[in-house]
Amino acid sequence: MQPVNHALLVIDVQNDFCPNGALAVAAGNEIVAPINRLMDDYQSVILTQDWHPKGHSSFASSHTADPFSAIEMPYGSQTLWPDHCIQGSDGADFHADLNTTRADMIVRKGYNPAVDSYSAFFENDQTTPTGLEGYLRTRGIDTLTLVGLATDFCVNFSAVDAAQLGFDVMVRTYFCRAIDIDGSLDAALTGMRAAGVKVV
Ligand code: VGL
Ligand code: ZN
Repeated sequence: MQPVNHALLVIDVQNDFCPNGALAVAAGNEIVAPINRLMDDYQSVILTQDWHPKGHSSFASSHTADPFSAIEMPYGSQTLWPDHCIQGSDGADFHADLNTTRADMIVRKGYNPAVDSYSAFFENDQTTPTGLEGYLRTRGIDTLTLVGLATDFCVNFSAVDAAQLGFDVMVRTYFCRAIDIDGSLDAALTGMRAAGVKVV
């Protein structure tokens, strides 16, 4: 059992990121049962949920652009995605087999229509907080294990932000799956390691 200061952060294990979902991550469903078993090792489990309003600015359908292309937003480059994880939709629900009972906290992100939020800590403007940092600090949690979807986007951005905030961060890739567009997985693994994240 991990000590009480060490939490498990489960990123975006939602239907739209699993096979047949709107933004399916290959074999995303394979990590659900292993993550459920991993929860037994942690006294605190926190889940995140990608949670976009209809017409979100990260959707290609909101622009004249193709999914997986990129555009310049006021806060920098933004990859455009198929419509996914729309608030209240089946696609936004957690995978039916994910053990959500163990969650102390569910952090929703990506609800700002104008700014995407890959990270569980900050929106993609890198400044607007979700509140997760304060939640963890006030509970005395300083060490995090991250798992979930997708390795190269939401897991990556969450892990790097957590490390930069001073948390001791480990990403367990056995419990993650990647989107991997244009080398994004390799870039994410390199970037996480450079930020001081233990990638195992
Ligand atoms: C994610 C792309 C768009 C993720 C969320 O959970 O990694 N990726 N929204
Ligand atoms: Zn999203």
